Amino acid sequence: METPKEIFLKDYKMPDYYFDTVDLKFYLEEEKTIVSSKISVYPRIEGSSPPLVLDGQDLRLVSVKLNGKALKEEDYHLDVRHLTIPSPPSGKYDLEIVTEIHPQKNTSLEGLYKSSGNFCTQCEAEGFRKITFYQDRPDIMAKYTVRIEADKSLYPVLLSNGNLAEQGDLEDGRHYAIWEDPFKKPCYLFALVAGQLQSRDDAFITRSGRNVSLRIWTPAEDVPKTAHAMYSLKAAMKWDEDVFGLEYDLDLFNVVAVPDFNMGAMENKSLNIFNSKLVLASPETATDADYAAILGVIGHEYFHNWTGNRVTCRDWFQLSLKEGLTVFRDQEFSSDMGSRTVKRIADVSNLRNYQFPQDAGPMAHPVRPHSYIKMDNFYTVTVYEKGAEVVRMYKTLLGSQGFRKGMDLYFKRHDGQAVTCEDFFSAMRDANDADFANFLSWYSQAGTPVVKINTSYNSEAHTFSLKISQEIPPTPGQSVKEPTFIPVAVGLLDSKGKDILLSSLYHNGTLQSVSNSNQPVYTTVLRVTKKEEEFVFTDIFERPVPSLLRGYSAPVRLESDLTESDLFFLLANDSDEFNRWEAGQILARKLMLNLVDDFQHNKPLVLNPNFVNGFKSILCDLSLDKEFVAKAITLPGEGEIMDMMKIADPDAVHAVRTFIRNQLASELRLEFFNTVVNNRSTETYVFNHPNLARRALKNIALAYLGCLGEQEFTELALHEYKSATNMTEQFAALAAIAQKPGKTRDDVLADFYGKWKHDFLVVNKWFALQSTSDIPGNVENVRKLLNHPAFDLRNPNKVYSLIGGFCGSPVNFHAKDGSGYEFLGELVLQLDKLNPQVASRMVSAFSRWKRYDESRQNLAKAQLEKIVSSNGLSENVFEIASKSLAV
Ligand code: B3K
Ligand code: ZN
Repeated sequence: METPKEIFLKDYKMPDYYFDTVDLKFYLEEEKTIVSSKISVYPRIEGSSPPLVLDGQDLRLVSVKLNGKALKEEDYHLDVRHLTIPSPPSGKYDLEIVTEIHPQKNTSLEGLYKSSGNFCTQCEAEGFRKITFYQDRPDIMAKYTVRIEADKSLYPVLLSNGNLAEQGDLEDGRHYAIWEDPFKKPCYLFALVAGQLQSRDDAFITRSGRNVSLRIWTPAEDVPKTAHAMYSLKAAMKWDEDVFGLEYDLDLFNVVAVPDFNMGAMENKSLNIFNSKLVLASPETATDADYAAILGVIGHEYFHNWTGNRVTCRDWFQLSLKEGLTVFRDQEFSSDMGSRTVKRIADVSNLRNYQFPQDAGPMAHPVRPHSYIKMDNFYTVTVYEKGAEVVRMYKTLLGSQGFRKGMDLYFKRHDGQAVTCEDFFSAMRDANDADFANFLSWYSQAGTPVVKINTSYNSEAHTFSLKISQEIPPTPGQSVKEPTFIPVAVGLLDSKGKDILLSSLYHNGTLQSVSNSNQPVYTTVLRVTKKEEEFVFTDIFERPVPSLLRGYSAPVRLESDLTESDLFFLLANDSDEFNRWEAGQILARKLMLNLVDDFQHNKPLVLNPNFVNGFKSILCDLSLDKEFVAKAITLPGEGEIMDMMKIADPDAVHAVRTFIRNQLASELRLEFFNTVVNNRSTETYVFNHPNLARRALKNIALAYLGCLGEQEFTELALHEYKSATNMTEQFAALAAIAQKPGKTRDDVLADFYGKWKHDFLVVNKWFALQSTSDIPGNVENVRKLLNHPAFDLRNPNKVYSLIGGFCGSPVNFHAKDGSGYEFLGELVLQLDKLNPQVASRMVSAFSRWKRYDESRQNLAKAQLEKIVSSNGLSENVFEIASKSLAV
């Protein structure tokens, strides 16, 4: 393989040519597809005529014409990646290109491909070049017309972006449709679908009176399962109008569900294409988590219509401009539709479990990366989730109204443009006349800042001081870091646990009022911009307990001098519910790390009774929201704890987490039992907050009891499994039983498969439950499941369930004998031949190999070396594997 080329942000150049209109014609057939494209081209600089270079991959060029005249072979140059016209005419001209492609053979699921007999596309980031030759970059925005022609009986539905302009029948049982999209768009938003589909139809009237037809397309038998997706879409449309004043801009909005899709979904203009798993739901087949994910992702893709489509990215380095912002918007949407605190807890846990490790490993990159080999490798938790935290910080600093002003200005300035992260920053700043100091470095520096806070109370001066320092650890390619702007939201609790009214504070020697209106202030946002600085609250008449980084106001690792008793106090009293949960997590993390140390030194494990009591008081506090309780009694994940250790020890962490769970289950068996019994369903399934919260609490209680493996509780779980009327409870009961190996487990797993084998989405849950299991030596079971008739390496969801799931069990993936690494190494190479994007996601599980002991390091390294040196490796896998080895 040629050494893959790295692309750098600093090398960005404006395009030499722009495209005005694009006419595409697709002639779909069983063996091949012919694509004709007619592009009107004009130079950026009038009168200039540099070579025109078009991207193209896996295409067979049939013909090229310029202003209607066929080009001879000597008039253009073709290589494996480009079509170049060295001396095009100056001024505006029409370029016509015909290519032949083979969607049936396309297993990469990028470009035009077939999924379950239907044609569909995925172009972001650089898939359009697998359809036709084009300047495949997001700053080329053009108006598209698309004509699709296909066999009518095989492909009765023909869809593309925009409005349907014309359709009709042709000879030989064929038919056609012509679609026109009035909005200029980059080619990554192009989409086409052709197949046997039916739709659930509905309508939404926008606040200015536009009647929008909404259609969700699936195979006929799945249409009944699209009700929740439709509900979610309408809720998202209404929410964007209410919160951001943003309306939908066409008369039609289509969503298509396809079973073979590399990621969750895609925001193509007016033709969103979704992984079926994020559209189809019924109470019997989908869990509350699935319902919540559908709500969030339907919202996310819809919100992209403004943040991504109307205003898009200048280049792919700016990806977080649309993704960080749109994730932030979908998080806010889900918060408003459910519990804000619980949504925040889930998002922060996600950040800690997945983004923090990435930011501390070989693939660490800033929210706006400086370089990439394969852009697909940068659709990461850093660009998405940390990017969303960066957007959230603007809101924390500006307040809701100030943030809205910034958004309004952003659209006013940039509608119809391809822009950069600075443009967003400037709109936020200018709309509010704000001082954002060194905030921009959030976009350019990788690594999670460590913030240390030391507090002291002066009982004579009645002041309370916070000394705050920050340090951003070095990351690959960035050894030195500058301090950044960290908003630290703080409240102070009095001895009764009530918030203290804040009046003023000293910062940099000057006295500032904490509020500029007459409203009482109980939480203030400290603007931390230096390596070290001090904030001193005045008029504090007793020693307070500080509630720091309320609502998790910045994506940092906080280290403070709060004592164990301060943390128990916050857990019991903080008015900031997020910080109540956080206090419990800090206590749990400390406890787990201490026990890990005991375990490693062969000391007996003993659980601190204060922890059990704190835990019990939350479990039994009927005044608390049940979903919050479910979160609060969930221990930090094994990954989170390993991430805090010098040398990650999966066996010790697993043993400790299992010990604590067993201990809690055993000491609180009565409380857990009552929780299960008192939270059983009394009515048919409804996806609303009280009901899903009740189910969440019941299910976690059942999981605790299940880990005891006692007959009484196995029977309880079996009873719940058999009597469940919805998947949320049925699956939780199955999972509770499946914790312990044995005949009951085998029987119930077999029963579940027998019940659901006709439903591929449910079967994926069944695969994932088995693959993520911590049962010793599980790699053998997973190998067997690879040969199960329901498994297929070409379907990404199945791969994520079985192979991705396996990597989610640290004890088995990091098994001392290297069996887990060997398994993944083998599979990555097999997958890479079929689907490099999916293979690349899987190989990422190796990336933190240096965090483990020497023997594991050697075993993992050997697999990475084997992968990197294998023939015909994709750029996707090469980038992740070689960067992992380079540390
Ligand atoms: N924009 C798409 C992601 C495309 C991934 C390409 N490898 C989904 C989303 O974030 O909405
Ligand atoms: Zn997105």
